[in-house]
Amino acid sequence: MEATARAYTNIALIKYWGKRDEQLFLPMNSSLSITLDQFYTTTSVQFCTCLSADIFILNGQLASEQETVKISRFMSLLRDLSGKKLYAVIDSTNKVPTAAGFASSASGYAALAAAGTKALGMDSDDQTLSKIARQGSGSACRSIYGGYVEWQKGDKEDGTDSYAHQILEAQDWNLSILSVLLVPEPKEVLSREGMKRTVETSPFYAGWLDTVEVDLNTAKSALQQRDFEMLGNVLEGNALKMHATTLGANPPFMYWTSATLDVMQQVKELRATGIQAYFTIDAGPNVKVLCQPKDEQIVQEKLKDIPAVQDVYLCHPGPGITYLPQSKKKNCC
Ligand code: FM0
Repeated sequence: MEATARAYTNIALIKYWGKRDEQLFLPMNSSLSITLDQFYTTTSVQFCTCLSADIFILNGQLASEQETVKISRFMSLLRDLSGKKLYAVIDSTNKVPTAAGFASSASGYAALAAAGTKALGMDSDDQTLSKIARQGSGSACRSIYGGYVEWQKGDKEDGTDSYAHQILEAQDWNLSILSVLLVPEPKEVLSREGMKRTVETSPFYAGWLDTVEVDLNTAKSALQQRDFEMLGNVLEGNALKMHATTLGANPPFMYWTSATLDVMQQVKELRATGIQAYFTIDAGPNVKVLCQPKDEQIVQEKLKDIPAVQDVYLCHPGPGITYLPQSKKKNCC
């Protein structure tokens, strides 16, 4: 009863921002992302009758109690769905610079959903996996698929119509995504807490909901037409609108630092010289810059020139879930 799966992180072009149901992880709006080829989580799950609780090993070390409780809550969902009351050793390794504020929850829960269901012999299709992964972290439902992915919010209260699907395969349109690592600073407001506070208190959240569907449709048309300028304008505008909602929250907050603004400024300067580059920012200070492969070298160089930038990772659209052979490593009897 063992399986190993790998899932890659994704970056949202049209953001998931706000839940309508916190227990089931149902979003207020649909979203769109690119699964990246560079950052991933590999997770082995081994169920065993000898265990009386789940054990979570993260990056080779026994995880904290807080982390284990979160994972165990998700494992209980798998136990309920399979009808098998068994505990597991979960051994998870991130190839994601987590310490630098890059999210690993999307790749983490997507890999866990895939490995966990397979280990239980559940034989789930991608749509089912997407719905399961969603209940670990919303954005994880998109990392089941490679390439360009839409998470349709769904309307039903039980969440059965809230899952992701692929819009374009990775090889259909090769874009470059530069992941800019800023000098690390501790994260003040986590995405889960931030989106909750915004939905509950920000008067600007209504403005977000009024326009996000139009943005999504524009982005999808741009994907179909492979129109990079159209895509860039809408993704940058959508990210700015998401961040604008946080300024109206009570208490207000913002994810940007002065380094974030330095990167945004550099992107605007690049555009002024005729290079098409656009930025997006998630619930933290780090910036992702999108450009076309022909410009990726110059954009990477210009971003590296910024003093507050520690590193710039070059990514491209990547694959969905992959299953790996069993590791020889034995974590229990
Ligand atoms: O990825 O509370 O999935 O669409 O990254 O675990 O469901 O970590 F910029 C924010 C991701 C939110 C946009 O939230 O939240 C996006 C964000 P959870 P997630």
